[in-house]
Amino acid sequence: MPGNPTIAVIGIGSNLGHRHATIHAAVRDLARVPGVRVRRLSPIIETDPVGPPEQGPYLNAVVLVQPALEPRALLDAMLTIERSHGRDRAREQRWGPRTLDLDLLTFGDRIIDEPGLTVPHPRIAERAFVLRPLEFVAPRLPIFTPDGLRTVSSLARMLRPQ
Ligand code: A4P
Ligand code: MG
Repeated sequence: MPGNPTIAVIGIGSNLGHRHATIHAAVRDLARVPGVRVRRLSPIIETDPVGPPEQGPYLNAVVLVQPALEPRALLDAMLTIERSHGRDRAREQRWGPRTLDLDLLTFGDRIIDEPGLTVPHPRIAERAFVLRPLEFVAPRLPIFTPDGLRTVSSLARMLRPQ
């Protein structure tokens, strides 16, 4: 009997251009990657920007995918999709505005700490723009934190009210 399939969670953010259209197009692009099955898209929510103040609000969502490829190959596909939506890292500041940001938040229970790839994404636990959409689709997902494993919904409860 095969066990449960591996599920990976990808965070999506956009605060430049046609934000809704960009997010839906990114999900379609992900679904076209060989070895990626899109299982579920969270609601798309508007969030206050974290980072430099002079930037507009983001739309954020998360998408659950069933990967049949390695995490590094999935990340490479995500970076290609970002570039195809006009993302130009050379001209950006850290945490500054962007047409499309795709973050590999989790990949099953894999723990990866390599140059250019850290999974789970190190800042999940403190970010409302990740936890709020994630709570809709995976409230019981365990997340590694410095205090041990916590479910998404327990981390979301600890966020300051918005
Ligand atoms: N990288 C390593 N691990 C990963 C991973 N798990 N997923 C590397 C994705 N990328 C990973 O990413 C820099 C490099 O990180 C990539 O080339 C990849 O090799 P980046 O997307 O260019 O950098 P960044 O996004 O500016 O920085 P960072 O630290 O990833 O920032 P975040 O955490 O993604 O934050 N406010 C709101 N409301 N909503 C947002 O979505 N996003 C950000 C970016 C800031 N403020 C925001 C939002
Ligand atoms: Mg990022």
